[in-house]
Amino acid sequence: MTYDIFIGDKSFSSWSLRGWLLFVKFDIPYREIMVGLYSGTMKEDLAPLAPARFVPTVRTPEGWVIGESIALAETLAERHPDAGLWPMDAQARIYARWLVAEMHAGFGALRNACPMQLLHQYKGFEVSDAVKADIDRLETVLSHAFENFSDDGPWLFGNYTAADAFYAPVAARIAGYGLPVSERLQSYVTAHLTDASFKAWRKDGLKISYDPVPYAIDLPTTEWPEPV
Ligand SMILES: N[C@@H](CCC(=O)N[C@@H](CS)C(=O)NCC(=O)O)C(=O)O
Repeated sequence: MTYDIFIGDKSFSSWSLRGWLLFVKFDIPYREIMVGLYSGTMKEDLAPLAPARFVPTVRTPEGWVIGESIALAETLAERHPDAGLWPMDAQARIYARWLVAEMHAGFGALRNACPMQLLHQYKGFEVSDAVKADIDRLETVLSHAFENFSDDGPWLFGNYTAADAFYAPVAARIAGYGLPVSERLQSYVTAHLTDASFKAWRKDGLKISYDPVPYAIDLPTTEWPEPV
């Protein structure tokens, strides 16, 4: 028996990506089950896991259900204390949890205007004041981690942690819409885009084609910044 992770899609489902990274990046065995996020069967697919209603949803080997990403991160950290989901250092751990909570509850303008899509990069995306404010906040909170906890490594807290998993879709949004960010944040984006697990997820997603393409916007596109 292992964990079952129910995910929705690999090109557009940002929360599915977060949940999946919490297993893959920390070597926690799992079985992946796709639900019909875009084919219309999601409600019935998730019915046996009620009251879960979103992806990712996880069923533990005991059959217990986890229907929220922060609960998933905390549960995996508690059950796999040596996996390194949270930083070892107590102060860093506080900030990692803060970042995860702020991601979970915030950045609404960025999330609404720039839905995660891993197909291509839009050209000429116009950044509204609200999105700019979210990007500024992102620069502020992430640079605090880079300056205080990252040990000059690519990740927020030295080693990859759950906080990086929660910010992977943000990196994808910056890439997918060509958003203007600082050099330091851009190198964090590149770290995600070149990460082997992220690349494997994206490659898998590209096997599916959509008609219509979810969240498509009427702008020219160019290739995704990193090769498959
Ligand atoms: N708060 C949830 C959010 C999950 C979420 O919104 N997932 C989206 C897919 S990325 C979903 O299931 N959407 C289906 C719907 O809104 O009906 C979490 O942290 O896991």
